[in-house]
Amino acid sequence: MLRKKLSVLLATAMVAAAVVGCGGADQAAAPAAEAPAAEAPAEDAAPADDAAAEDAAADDGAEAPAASGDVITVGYAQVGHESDWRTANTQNYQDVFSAENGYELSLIDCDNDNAVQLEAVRNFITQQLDYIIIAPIETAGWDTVLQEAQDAGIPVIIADREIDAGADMYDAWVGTNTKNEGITAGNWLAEYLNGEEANILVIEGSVGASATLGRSEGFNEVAAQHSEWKILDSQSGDFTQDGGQEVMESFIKSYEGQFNVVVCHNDNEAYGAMDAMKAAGITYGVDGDVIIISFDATHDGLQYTLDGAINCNVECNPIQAAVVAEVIQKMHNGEDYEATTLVNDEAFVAPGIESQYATTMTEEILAGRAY
Ligand code: GYE
Repeated sequence: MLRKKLSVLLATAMVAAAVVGCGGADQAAAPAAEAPAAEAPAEDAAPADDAAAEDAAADDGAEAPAASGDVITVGYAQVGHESDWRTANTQNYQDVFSAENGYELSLIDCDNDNAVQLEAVRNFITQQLDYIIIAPIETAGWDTVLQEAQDAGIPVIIADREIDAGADMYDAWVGTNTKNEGITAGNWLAEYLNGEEANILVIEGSVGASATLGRSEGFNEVAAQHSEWKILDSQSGDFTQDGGQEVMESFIKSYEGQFNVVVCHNDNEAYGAMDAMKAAGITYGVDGDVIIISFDATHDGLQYTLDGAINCNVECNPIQAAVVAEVIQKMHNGEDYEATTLVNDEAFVAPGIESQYATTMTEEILAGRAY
């Protein structure tokens, strides 16, 4: 089977994908408009070989369920339910991979536990499901189970986050470029501060997650270019509101009066951090003493941005299931499919802020944000 290795950029509220590149696995297109300094994303995310996919496609008569009446069985090993982003992502998979659309979806909430996630994938293999989707909790530790899936001839799609395993260990990747998100956050801060000092606290996402590593790497790359910036501390809030609040409380104990920027790796952490600052009488947002940067740009996060409580919110789009379904349909039909699909992100800033890196929030933007 021939297979194109396409890179796809998707609009924010995407359903239809716009093909912007075609060629080798390393040709993933960087969302350059959003993050000028960024490198090409997910370079190693595209698989080099698709033997498992070929086997699966060859085995089932290469017909879409709509045409054949077959039900496609799909397992999704989901990270957990740590954030609003994750809830939206789960809902999106349930909507797209529905019985009505010809699928039987086994979605396992792995509760942010690596061992549970490995077991979920192994169960999918034992059940001989047609396709396996993994949103990997951590980047490490995937080789053995991916080999088992390959030996069983079950195609694997890595979604949302990235893994360390070689691209030949899985069949396709769909997700966002979190390093670019970190670069966008850094570029925006530099533009906003315009040479003023920054004493920065970072509430990171879950340890070992590619979303955490990417956002830190991107932001740190920009920070390294600013001698007037100092990162005072960086701790994991595990992508949860409680985690964000706890970390912020301990930051306040150690650094009260010393910081003017808080970077939160997702919206839920930002909610917790804001609660902790409010309780300590620290003001934040456009009219406050502390600048807040967040990631995800979910509905509530954008509400806070519109209200001026969050200064800048860098989007990460959780609506990815339609793209994954398209890849699966193509595999199923024995057609060429995209090895790497990049879901596009933008960034938003509070009213009163103008930025070359971000869109100024409005009621209309918020009204269009369903998750
Ligand atoms: O930012 C966070 C979630 O992997 C990109 O995981 C995702 C991250 C998202 O829990 O809210």
